[in-house]
Amino acid sequence: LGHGAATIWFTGLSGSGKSTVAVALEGVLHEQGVLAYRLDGDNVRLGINRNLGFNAEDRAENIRRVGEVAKLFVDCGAVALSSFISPYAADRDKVRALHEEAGLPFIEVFVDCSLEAAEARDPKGLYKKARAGEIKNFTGIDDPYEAPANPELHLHSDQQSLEEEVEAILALLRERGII
Ligand code: GGZ
Repeated sequence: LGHGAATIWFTGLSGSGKSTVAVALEGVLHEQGVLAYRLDGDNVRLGINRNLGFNAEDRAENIRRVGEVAKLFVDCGAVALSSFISPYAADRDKVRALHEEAGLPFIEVFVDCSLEAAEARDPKGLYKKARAGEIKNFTGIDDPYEAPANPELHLHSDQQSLEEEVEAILALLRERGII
């Protein structure tokens, strides 16, 4: 492969735009001949993690497994794009340590979006259900989201365009010599 490998770890509220940015970034990377693969709830929570729910213990295990899988992709020379809320700082930090101990690049991207904006989007109507008490432990409503203290990149998806967000990540990847 003519490029470097890394895990790009998107974290943010439901509806913050993590997957949207990951999909757009993946498209640009593929155009440039970079082997990139997305890990998200749609291919992980329905498969390898289908036995996990949303209590704190299950979220921790979800993130631990995704971290291990991302590391395997990076070991193989790919760019792993992970899009999970990953609300707990300790769980994200463990994934970071897992990569850093192996000398593999880990890039945490905080997809920051106000709860108001995420809730206004509510693409799947889940915030509405959480407000009505039909879904318990919903991140941002009755379960915490711990914002990253020192992310490699801090995006503001309620203020930036998708193009700006993608360009910011690409610039960082170039700076780090990954692409
Ligand atoms: C948060 C939930 C919940 C609860 C179901 N809290 O907008 P979505 O639908 O597609 O993104 C959310 C997704 C979160 O799964 P993750 O694997 O990313 O979460 S974590 O990292 O915390 O393990 C939402 C849906 O699943 N969803 N119930 N209670 N989001």
